[in-house]
Amino acid sequence: MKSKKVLVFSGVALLSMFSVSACGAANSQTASSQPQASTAPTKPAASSTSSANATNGGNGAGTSKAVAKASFTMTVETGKMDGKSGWPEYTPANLTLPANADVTITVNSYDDGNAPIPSGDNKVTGTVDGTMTVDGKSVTSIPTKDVAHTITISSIGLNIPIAVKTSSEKYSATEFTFHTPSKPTTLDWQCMAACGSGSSGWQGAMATDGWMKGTFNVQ
Ligand SMILES: [Cu+2]
Repeated sequence: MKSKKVLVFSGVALLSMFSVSACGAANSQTASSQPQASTAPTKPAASSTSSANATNGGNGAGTSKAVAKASFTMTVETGKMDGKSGWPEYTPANLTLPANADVTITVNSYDDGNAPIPSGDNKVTGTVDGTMTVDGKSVTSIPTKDVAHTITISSIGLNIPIAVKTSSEKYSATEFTFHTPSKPTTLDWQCMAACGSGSSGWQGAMATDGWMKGTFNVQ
């Protein structure tokens, strides 16, 4: 008889343990879905006023200071790689970017050949801090003879020279960050290094959307 009672009690104990742990799990899931509330849980319990203050303060700080960020990767393929000889290609050439955001674009270029550029287009302009990185190193320009391509958006003064890849690397990696316009717009970009066909080098890929020119759709 005694052993039966013990069994019943332990059954109740187990049930209550389950219900407690289920509650705990639900609570912890709610908390983890709100990553910014990590400091809040101690305050809401004190009073509804302090809880409201904490929430307002947090949101206010977030909207006034935080800048939206986004990052993208583009690849420059040679004509050999994309199957169209003499037609190097940015892929993707068209991107949809968030408005009023610091957008970081990494360009991995497999091209080891340089191309003539207009004077001054070896300089970095229009980025957030006036620099870009090449293979991790911060620079404000690259030697003119090392320019294989550019990403140039004249309407916002952005110019990013893309360096030829060296013989020892698989591709050159260029990373730059620029602030997108605050309102939706279409930014047309063009490579300014005459890497296309024809006597000027400005035909073929240089003159065709989706190859050495494209659009950044800012939304
Ligand atoms: Cu080009």
